[in-house]
Amino acid sequence: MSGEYVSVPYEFQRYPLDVMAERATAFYETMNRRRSVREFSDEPVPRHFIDEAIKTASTAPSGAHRQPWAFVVVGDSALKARIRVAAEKEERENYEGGRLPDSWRAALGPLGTDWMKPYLETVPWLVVLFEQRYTLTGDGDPLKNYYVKESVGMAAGLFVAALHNMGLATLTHTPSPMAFLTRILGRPGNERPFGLFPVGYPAPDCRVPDLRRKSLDEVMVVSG
Ligand code: IYR
Repeated sequence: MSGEYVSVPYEFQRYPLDVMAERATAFYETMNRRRSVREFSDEPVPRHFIDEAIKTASTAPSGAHRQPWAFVVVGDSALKARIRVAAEKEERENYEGGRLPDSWRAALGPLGTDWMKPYLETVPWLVVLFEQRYTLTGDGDPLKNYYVKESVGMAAGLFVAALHNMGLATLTHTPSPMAFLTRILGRPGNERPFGLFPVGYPAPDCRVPDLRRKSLDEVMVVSG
């Protein structure tokens, strides 16, 4: 392989099989305890933990290594309140104004979600993930990015995993449409909102739906 990057030895951490087995199961068991949370505590969370989760998210693979994402961190109460009001306005239109197609409403029925999103104000932090269709170089033409959705989706997954692994809860919230986030947060034209993640501790009396995950047999196909 040749390219403009200098190549360096890969400091890969290899484990004996028994250690691999322990780590594989331990990570699965940790991640299988993760739940999306809609009832949060207002207990403060030091910014450090948000920083660490974003650093982890930003290790995700990305098309042409462009890392086409920006994680906008909101801790200010007035800004959180503005985001809640704008999100609820859109969601109210979805749920009560007839904007959600019947099939979508039916799919959400078992979750019991509605347009009210009080947690957007309760949580210590909101993290808004933006995808960058182009990278602004500052000089000259914007640089087109590749596989943006795939890259940002992987970063979002690592973000969720990092938060759960450190003992914080989140929710992948996608108020629709999300353009208000670009406006309220004053983001540049090369960015589009990808998702909104309230981050904090679950409320002490937090309840979650008794979901079952698909079994391995249902999601894995061994072909050949
Ligand atoms: N964005 C809405 C609706 C919603 C859509 C899906 I797909 C969900 O899994 C959950 C909710 C809301 O947040 O209520």
